[in-house]
Amino acid sequence: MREIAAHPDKKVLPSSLRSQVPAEALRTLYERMLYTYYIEERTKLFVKSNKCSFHASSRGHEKLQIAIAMLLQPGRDWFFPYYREKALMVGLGMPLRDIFLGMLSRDGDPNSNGRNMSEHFSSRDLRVVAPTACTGTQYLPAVGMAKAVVADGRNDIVYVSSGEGATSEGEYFEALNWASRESVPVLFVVQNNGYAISVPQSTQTGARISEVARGFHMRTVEVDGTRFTEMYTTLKPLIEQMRKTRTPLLVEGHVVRLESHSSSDDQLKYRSEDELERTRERDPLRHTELQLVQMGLLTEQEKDELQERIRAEVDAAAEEADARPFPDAAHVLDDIYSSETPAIEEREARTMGDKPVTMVEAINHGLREEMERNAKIVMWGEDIADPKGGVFGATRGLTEQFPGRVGNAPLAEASIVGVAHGMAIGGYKPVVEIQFGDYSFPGYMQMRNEISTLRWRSAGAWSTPMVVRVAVGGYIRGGPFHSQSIEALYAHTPGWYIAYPSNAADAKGLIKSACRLDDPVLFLEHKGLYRQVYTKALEPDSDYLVPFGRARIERPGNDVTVVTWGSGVYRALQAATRLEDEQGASVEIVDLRTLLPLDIESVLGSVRRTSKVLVLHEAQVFGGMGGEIAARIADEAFEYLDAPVKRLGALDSFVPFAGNLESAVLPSADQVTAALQNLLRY
Ligand SMILES: Cc1ncc(C[n+]2csc(CCOP(=O)(O)OP(=O)(O)O)c2C)c(N)n1
Repeated sequence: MREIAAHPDKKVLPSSLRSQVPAEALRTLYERMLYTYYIEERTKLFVKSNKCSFHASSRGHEKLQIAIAMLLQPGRDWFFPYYREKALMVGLGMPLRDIFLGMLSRDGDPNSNGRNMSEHFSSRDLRVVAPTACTGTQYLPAVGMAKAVVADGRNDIVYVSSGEGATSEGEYFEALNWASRESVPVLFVVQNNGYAISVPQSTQTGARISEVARGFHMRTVEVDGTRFTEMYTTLKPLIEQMRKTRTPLLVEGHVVRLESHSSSDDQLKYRSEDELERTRERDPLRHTELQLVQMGLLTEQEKDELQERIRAEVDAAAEEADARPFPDAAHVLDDIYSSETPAIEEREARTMGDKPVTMVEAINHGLREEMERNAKIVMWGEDIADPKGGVFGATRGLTEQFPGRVGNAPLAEASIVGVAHGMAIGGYKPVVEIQFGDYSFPGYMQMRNEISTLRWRSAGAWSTPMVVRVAVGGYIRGGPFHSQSIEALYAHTPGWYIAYPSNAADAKGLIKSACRLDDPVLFLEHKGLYRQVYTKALEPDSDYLVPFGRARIERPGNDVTVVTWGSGVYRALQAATRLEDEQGASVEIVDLRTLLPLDIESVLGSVRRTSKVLVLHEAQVFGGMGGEIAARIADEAFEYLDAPVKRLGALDSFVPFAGNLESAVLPSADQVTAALQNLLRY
């Protein structure tokens, strides 16, 4: 592999290389760099006049970005850029007006319609996937997109980039690992300008970026991103080869940051005038200008005319965008969820066979049926492949029945969900497993910031329909790290649906619906219920679907309501039976089945009839879903209440390992009985 060192002081190209780049390419490069320059200059004026609140100049990076755009195929290849890539957008042919609509957050901005920050470009036509502002989260979805490309038998390339600072993020390493393990065509482009805001690269790492990637068995190359000819001639064959072999490549481009990190930063506070002067000597635009003139490809007069024409074009686009109003706030909630959610109607379940199935069997069968129905469903997770078929056996037999579609993932939860996210963007339907809810947190960044926001932040241009199945809950003596209830943490994130079945029939109907929804679904499976006799049911047939947002009355009653889900249903049933036997009380139990959407109408309907309500869940009371539901009841059914809305859940503790301690922390049927008795006294 050829390695090119930076040439900070070299101003003239070696003549041997000059002939390798067509003059036309040099002119194209120069024009695009000029567009970028005038866009950046115009943006600075918008910042000064308070019309743009986030500007991250691409000056110094522009040659690398434009060169790569010239070597890739706009409209065919896929782009997962970061926030400093205006020049890439210019290179790909994004209309100037669209760039300014995004920078000014104006109505009709096709990037996000004012929702995402400026500098975060998105275009379905150009296959530019809307980025977030999080450093490094774009890498895993890019790997997922490359998986989709390979699965479709295409030879598109997936470009993903960041600065060198972002390569300290764990997800970056995970992405290198997955890309190399499966050998998928991801072009990793690290734009090394030496600084992450004010932090120099030497503070980030003791290793070279390309060496680290080589440790993952990646092919790597370093280029001077401020010099075109070497870069172009080095990268061209590598990218052509990549398209044929469909293997990953990492390019570390040494660039300069000519401006402050962003409009909120002042680099004079941490870079000396000397250093800045040396940086300016490497200005890629000045170098190309000089080169074109020296090579006789541009006269001084042509240069002046070209600059004038491009400046006028940029100004006109800026003014056109600036004349637009701000986006209509009436649409701010559009695109959080799909407007094309399939209408799923619940009907009486026709059952198959006469032997009840467990909840885990029902999930397994539901998955199997959906995989038969939809060839785009793919699965991965830790240990989910046969012969083990998951630590709880939920996916047993699926690898064998659907070869190539179900497999083990690396032991890395951010990878599991982040790669699924990318493959979903690429048109597949990943249904992935997180082994324990307690270990979902490495994936939290993806689930909270990436997956949930994609449709919304791209104004509906991109979507990510996927399912994350997670085993949760306690009462199994699994201790603090195998027992957690995580629903409240995730319910606080718009963009997700959350299902939480309590029995085999619902589990089958809900997992099948989850596989058909157009949005991301978090599917919570209580491991303590997987094989309980009392959660068994005659298996509904393959047409049975449970709609999301429709609670089920587990037990009708008149005197008091329990609103619950998951394991709470069974503690409530025990208490209800006892209270009926002992004091003839009639307890209604509402099993929510999905927490997002929340079927508040069924809850309010029950409370209006019984006038007393206990919200019961396994998670701690403080900050739990119960607080939300209780508040809604107080708000919307206050005049029907004859008693305060009560909550019962775990103590505000972790779930301890010893059986007696676990029992002391998690809610018990005795506690539910006592809470209901208390309510019945009002
Ligand atoms: C996860 C995360 N942590 C912190 C930040 C704040 N932040 C934004 S940019 C940045 C520096 C990134 O530097 P680098 O990756 O080298 O890219 P550059 O801006 O230099 O092009 C930081 C710390 C963020 N956006 N996301």
